[in-house]
Amino acid sequence: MLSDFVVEGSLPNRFRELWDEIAPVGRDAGSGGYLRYALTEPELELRTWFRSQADRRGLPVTEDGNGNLFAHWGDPETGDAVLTGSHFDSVPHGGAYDGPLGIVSAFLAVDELRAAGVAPSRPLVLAAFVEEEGARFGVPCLGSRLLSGALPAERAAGLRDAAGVSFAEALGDQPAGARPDLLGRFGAFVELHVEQGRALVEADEPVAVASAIWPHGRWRFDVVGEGNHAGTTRMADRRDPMLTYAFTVLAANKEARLRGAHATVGRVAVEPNATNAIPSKVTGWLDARAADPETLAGLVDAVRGKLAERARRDGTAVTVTEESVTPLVAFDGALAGRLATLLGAPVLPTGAGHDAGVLAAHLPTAMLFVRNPTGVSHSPAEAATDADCAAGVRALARVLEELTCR
Ligand code: HGY
Ligand code: MN
Ligand code: MN
Repeated sequence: MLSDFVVEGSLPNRFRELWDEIAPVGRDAGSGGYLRYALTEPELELRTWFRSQADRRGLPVTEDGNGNLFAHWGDPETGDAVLTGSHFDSVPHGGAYDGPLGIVSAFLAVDELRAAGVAPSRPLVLAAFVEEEGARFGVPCLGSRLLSGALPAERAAGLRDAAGVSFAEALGDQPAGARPDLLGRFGAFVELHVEQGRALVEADEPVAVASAIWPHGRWRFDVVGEGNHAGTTRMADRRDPMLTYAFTVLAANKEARLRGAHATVGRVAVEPNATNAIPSKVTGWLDARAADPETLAGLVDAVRGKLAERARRDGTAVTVTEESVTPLVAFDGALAGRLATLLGAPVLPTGAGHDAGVLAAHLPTAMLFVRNPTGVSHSPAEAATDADCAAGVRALARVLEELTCR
């Protein structure tokens, strides 16, 4: 039953009004970045906001048992629904737009369609996926991987955060895992996302359509040496894992540059992490990405080789664990072309992973990017103007009308 929710004011003003409702949630006063880890207080507050926005619009909300939320316009039982949405969670001190922009835009796109009197002939479903960043439990796109069956529920249930809390404990139940019954009701997925680069700035366009997501993954490398006193241990007697780690960071950077790929080691854990103690163990995480699978495999193999070679020299022991890998995602070409023509928008690849990258293996899937004037993401410097966000909402509304009314 549609509510009598009435839209008033210009779209940029309505965007700003809705945006200001969530902007303070989880923002760190010091950095200006966001600490919205999955199923922690700030993200739970945003999930409550999602429900209130759905309620205001008369959209019933369901959950899939994996932590993902869905708001329904139309009877979900009828199937062939068009799904749109994104995620609320952030990386530590991440930007405001990565994720939430896709959810806020989805609600505003529904408002636009209703204000225009559009009556979709297919159900329209808005989604908030859990743990897209993997910043709390270590596996990105956890919610969409569970929904699609890409990750077994029992593996997800046992994932733990830095405080040792498991995903199942945070969820309050064992994750349901694959939901073919639910996934089968969707006929397409469109995710709107802030661009994480400057291509739209250079193209002088507010919106683009995605063509592909680079293959990428994350590998944890544990380096074990011999903890000892910083002052009394001769240099020749040391088995210092920090040396192996430091060399590997530099080697990853060089191997990526040689291949035109991307390699990042942005996270490290040191034991005992004391100024006057040689570490006993250093753990680093490699985030590697490349335009094609062969280049990615070559990069990771080269880094593994350099790591092993240096460990032999340092007398340290190394284990490498693949934590998650996402294959090349080529979005549905016909759909991308159709939407690019509809919107008169450019088509762009991206090196960033998304829930759309997971669901693309199961549904005709498309992504829309909204211009980010700084091009920076996973940082408080991430930005988007209200005018461009309004252009994104209009584009999403047109795409949803195209997909639900044709
Ligand atoms: O890491 C990524 O590419 C995405 O932002 N989760
Ligand atoms: Mn992100
Ligand atoms: Mn994102």
